[in-house]
Amino acid sequence: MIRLPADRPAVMGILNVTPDSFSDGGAFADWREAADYGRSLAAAGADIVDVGGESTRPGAVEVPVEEEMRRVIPVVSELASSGVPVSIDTRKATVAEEALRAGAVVINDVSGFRDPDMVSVAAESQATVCIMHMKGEPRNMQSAPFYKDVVEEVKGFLAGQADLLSSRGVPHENIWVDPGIGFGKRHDDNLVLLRRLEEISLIGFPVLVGVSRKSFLGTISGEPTPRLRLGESIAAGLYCLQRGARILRVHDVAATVGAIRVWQALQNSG
Ligand code: HH2
Repeated sequence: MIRLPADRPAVMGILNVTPDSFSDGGAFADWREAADYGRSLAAAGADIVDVGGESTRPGAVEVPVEEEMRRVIPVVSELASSGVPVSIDTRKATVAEEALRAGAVVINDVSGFRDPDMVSVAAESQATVCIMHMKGEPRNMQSAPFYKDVVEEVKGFLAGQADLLSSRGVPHENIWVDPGIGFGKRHDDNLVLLRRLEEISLIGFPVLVGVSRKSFLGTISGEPTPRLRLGESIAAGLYCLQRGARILRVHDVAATVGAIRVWQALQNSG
């Protein structure tokens, strides 16, 4: 488990050890290079480094468990032994379990602990859990998602899963929630979720948001290359903080940390 700083938002740095992530796939030759990059994220001010071995971009197919383990476990182990707080971004209970054994302190499950085995792994550990909302699976989530009221549906799911985890013994302070921007959402669903983010924090858990480089930002700005959406990502991230988010999951850690410092100084001045 990990304690959030009381006096400022937290930053989760993204470390994708995948050949095909939407903005930064295939960046590392081996696990040593990946771990070095993870350490550089921590040095740039990331409070947590989120290690993922399976892309969950729209249309992505599932990676076999052995392959996902091969990608992430050495990186988790190396980072944890350097004292970096590590989060494991996985939908698979076996990968989560092995990552916790290797030193991870957060389970970030984009399928929101729908798998009972994942609930058991969380319940038997001291880990912090991030429950994310996703409609469907990455393979099919963008084929005509529909909501009557997206905020109510996302809130209902997150509150229900938080209740389930609590009933299995996961302490309240170990639970975070995430609306899952871009996961089975239309463009306007993403915008409404961000505009009404405060309603999600009313469930009573810290809210984590991942907007970094996502395609809805490109739809707004016209920038087709995810890596070049830095300004867009910072603007959306600060907006989320204004609406009550406590943790930002980002690719560009140094720029985000600087932006948060300025935002906070302005908030606290006078
Ligand atoms: N977004 C992605 C992956 N994991 N986890 C949480 N909690 N919230 C998010 O919004 C989120 C997430 C997708 O981004 P990325 O890891 O950059 O890409 P890919 O899934 O293609 O590896």
